Amino acid sequence: MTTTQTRALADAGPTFPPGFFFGAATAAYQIEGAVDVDGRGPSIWDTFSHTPGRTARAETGDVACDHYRRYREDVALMADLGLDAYRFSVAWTRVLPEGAGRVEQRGLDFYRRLVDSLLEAGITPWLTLYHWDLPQALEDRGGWADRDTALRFADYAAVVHQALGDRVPHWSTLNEPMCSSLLGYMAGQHAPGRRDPAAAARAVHHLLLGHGLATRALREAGAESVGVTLNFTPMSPASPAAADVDAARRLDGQQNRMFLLPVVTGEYPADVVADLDAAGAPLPVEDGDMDVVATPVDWLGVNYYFRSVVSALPEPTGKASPFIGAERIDDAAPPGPTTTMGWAVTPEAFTELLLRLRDIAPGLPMVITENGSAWPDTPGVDGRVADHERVDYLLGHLAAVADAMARGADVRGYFAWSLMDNFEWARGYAQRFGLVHVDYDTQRRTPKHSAAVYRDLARRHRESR
Ligand code: IFM
Repeated sequence: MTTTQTRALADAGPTFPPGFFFGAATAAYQIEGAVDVDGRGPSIWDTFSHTPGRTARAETGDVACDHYRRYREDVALMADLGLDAYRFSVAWTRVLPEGAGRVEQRGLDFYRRLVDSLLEAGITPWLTLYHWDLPQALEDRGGWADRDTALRFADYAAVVHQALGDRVPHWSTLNEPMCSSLLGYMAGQHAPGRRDPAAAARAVHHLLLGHGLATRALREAGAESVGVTLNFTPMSPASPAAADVDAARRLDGQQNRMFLLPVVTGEYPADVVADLDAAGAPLPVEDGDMDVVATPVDWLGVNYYFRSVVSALPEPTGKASPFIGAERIDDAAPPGPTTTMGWAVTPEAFTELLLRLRDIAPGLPMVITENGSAWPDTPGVDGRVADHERVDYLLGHLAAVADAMARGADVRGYFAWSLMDNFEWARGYAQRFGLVHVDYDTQRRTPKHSAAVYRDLARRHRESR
């Protein structure tokens, strides 16, 4: 989509049905800071980011956006943006500093204050229980590679629901278990920084088991809207050659189908199971597990950023792949513009993805829980951030969602990633995804041009109801 077309879309008015909502998303470790306040325990991301060589410029989430102290200001910003909904995550270690056992009331009180501020501002809270920050105490006992972590996750879900279930309507168990397992335990690019294919496969299954157990715990406690957020990267073969087609199949299997199919059908894809067994990294499924994993959910959270082009290589790449047994596979961006993350801008693949999900999980409503892009975003002399690339990305991807909906995809709402610039994990603070610019020296927040465009789009949509 060209810039002119996207502007025309913005001016053309709402293209979404009544009830469709617009929100923005964040995650605890990326924005909260205040890591040693009110009894919070250490998480794997504290350990990882403080380990030399793990993050860009040795950056950490120690301060981040200081949201723990500035949450009221941030909720006011959301209200100014006219957001219908806000997706945030709870830091497990604020609630259970050792991961299990002793509950830290001050941590729960913070989230209660945040949720109450949102409700007062008319913004619907969408709570994610796990966005990558496993208590270090649990990692020390094996982390997600250990089955017990799944049980502890369900206990944690029950504690949070008991404190906030009366005021939070929408609950998500996990954010992007692909990253928690494969980036964290296989590629070593994320916390806990392990490079162990067998541990990674164990982590995959225990995360999904934890999702199912937590879903059951939430339901027993009375939750009526429970979902899980998965990230999807469509994989296209670089050529019709059989080896490239097979490489794309393998990566699609491990990135997309290995997480989706167990949740919606109760089975791991047979080809993925065979690939993992051949790599000496079996999924540790026990009797009855798959029924738990497939505990029905009310919605599927879809995170989409870009698509990849996959080729089979004659030699191992030498780079740490997140995918098990993928040393001879190259996974690249298609030609064309890329964001500062090096990710392609491919809205058309978003439509295709949503149609594919519609076909794989008919009848399961979808929510776009993340979509967004990072750009240089330098403020001008007037202090404004004219982020036209983000506006184009945003409108192009919203058009892709609308297109999929017109073709039968049941999408209920859209969360922009992210509300504000934040700690982009191993890539640190240089990657700016926010609708709102953050000056990390002063913690000053400045809505970018994209924030105004998004606000106008949401407003026109509301007025049309
Ligand atoms: O910042 C992350 C987020 O935490 C999870 N999904 C992808 C985003 C951009 O990389």
